[in-house]
Amino acid sequence: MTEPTSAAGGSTADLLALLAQGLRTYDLSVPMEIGMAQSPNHPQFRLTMPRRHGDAVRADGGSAANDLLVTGTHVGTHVDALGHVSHCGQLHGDLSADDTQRSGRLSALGVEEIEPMLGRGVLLDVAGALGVDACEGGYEITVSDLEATVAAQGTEPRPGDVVLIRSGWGRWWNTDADFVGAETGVPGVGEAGARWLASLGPRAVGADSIAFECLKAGAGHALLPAHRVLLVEAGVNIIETLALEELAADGRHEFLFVMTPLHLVGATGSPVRPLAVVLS
Ligand code: UVW
Repeated sequence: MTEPTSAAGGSTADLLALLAQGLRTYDLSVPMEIGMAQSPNHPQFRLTMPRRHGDAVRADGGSAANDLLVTGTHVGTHVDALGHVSHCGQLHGDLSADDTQRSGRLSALGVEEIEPMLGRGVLLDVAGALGVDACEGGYEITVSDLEATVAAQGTEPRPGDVVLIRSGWGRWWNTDADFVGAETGVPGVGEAGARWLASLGPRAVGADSIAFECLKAGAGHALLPAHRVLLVEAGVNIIETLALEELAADGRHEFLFVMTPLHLVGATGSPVRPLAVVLS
């Protein structure tokens, strides 16, 4: 049998040959479990086993356990759909938020509109370029930080890329430190950094903190200017609570980025398990 060939002339065999060369895959998601850090804005994550092994045993001795999952869609590593945030009643593309949410779910700009992402990913290791383990809580990542990081790494983001920002804050995930930063604040880009990112024409942007924002100490999620610029104005999806430490430690600033949200019709976001793939 001849190998099926794509319109571009490639074949499955070419893809499999790459696999045979050896690929290294980085899991960019955090593990989801009860009690994990999550934004106070969203319904709590809950997972339980209503049916355990032995609750119902089949004639041949077989038994199956199953789960009940109750969760907000913006918990753990997750992607924001464009319809997640509105400004003065308007969503991206000047859609009315009221009209769009009338049916109890989004009738446009929901997470099901996000195509699977498979393309160039760029890690901007801002903490690395600044020479710190992690930016301080409340630190605003400036445009000059972003430009200096690009220059230091030599990885210029291109239109259509997924651009991931490492503040180093991800190192506090699952530690005694306050990942949510209620007292300390959280580092991230502000409005200026978000505008700079939007001007690159990215497919999506992401970061290793709870909200793709600079949250000032004690201010919580009072203002979300980066969300307005990226989701509402520029139509760029945001990925949050990414696990970027391993990727940064290995100096992987450019990779194949693979991610797809759950196919949740009309949802404002979805948990995701993004991957960064490189030749090993
Ligand atoms: C908000 O709180 C706006 O949600 P997220 O953290 O998913 O952006």
